Amino acid sequence: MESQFTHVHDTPPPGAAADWTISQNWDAFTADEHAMWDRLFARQSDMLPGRAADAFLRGIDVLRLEKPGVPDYRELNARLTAATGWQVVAVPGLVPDDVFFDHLANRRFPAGNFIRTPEQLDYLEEPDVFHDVFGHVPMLADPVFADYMVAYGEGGLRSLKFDALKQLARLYWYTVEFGLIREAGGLRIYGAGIVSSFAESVFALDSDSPNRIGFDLARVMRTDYRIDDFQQNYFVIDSLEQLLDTTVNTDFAPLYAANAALPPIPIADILPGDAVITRGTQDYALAKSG
Ligand code: HBI
Ligand code: FE
Repeated sequence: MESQFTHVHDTPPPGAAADWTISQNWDAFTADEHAMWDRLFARQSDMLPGRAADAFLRGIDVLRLEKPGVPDYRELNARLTAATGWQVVAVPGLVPDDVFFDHLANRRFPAGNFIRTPEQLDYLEEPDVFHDVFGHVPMLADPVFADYMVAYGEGGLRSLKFDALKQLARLYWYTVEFGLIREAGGLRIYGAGIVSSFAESVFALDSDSPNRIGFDLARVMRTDYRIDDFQQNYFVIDSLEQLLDTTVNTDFAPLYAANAALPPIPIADILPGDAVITRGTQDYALAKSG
């Protein structure tokens, strides 16, 4: 099965259940690990007013995430389930795609039970509790986004039968991980990969380098992305309702087939039909490639 992750195993590690869940083992977090959460939380929450989407900021509030220390999933789930019926389940790291989709389709968000070390402050390969809980879980307290994630999980399970995982993974990438939303005050971040990253939270909104393009489902599902650095494109939705409605009202089977007959769209290309919000200079990416 094609995946951006090459190091995912096929069977759960010893001690994990058949669905790959494990205990969060919250009592085992050390004082240093709780302090790491607090440090990351303070750094991100300082810059989020005026940058993060309304729904994200509401989620932080509803879930009482400002409480110090690594969140205890038992406590977090009491609030999250009351809000949208979702719960967080602990997993040891990346899980296989079918397992991941099955959790989402059943309103369970798989989240790491470990936290990065000081050496991994700004970059780590597998999603830890800070990325997963700070980045993803606030949006899951929003009823519309919560339904989008269920639809995504159900679509993901179906995509495996169409051999269309790559197209659906691009949708996840450009919405759930790196999505921007247009609000009354301007563009805001709702993607977990941005909102949990200090540097990309600034880059995604302030840099002249990346393209910012109005969200188009078929287009996004053909667009290549990078996993090693800041994105060269961000796709902008007008509302969470737009995202949910487009996803549930689209028949994906013909779309997969039509897209499969077309080449992927190179990472920073702008097409004639694009609703361009910002045409990027790509200076950042060009400087990096030498
Ligand atoms: N596993 N823990 C975890 N977290 C993810 O975000 C994740 C995963 N396994 C597969 C996967 N994502 C991909 O299938 C999606 O990005 C499409
Ligand atoms: Fe993520």
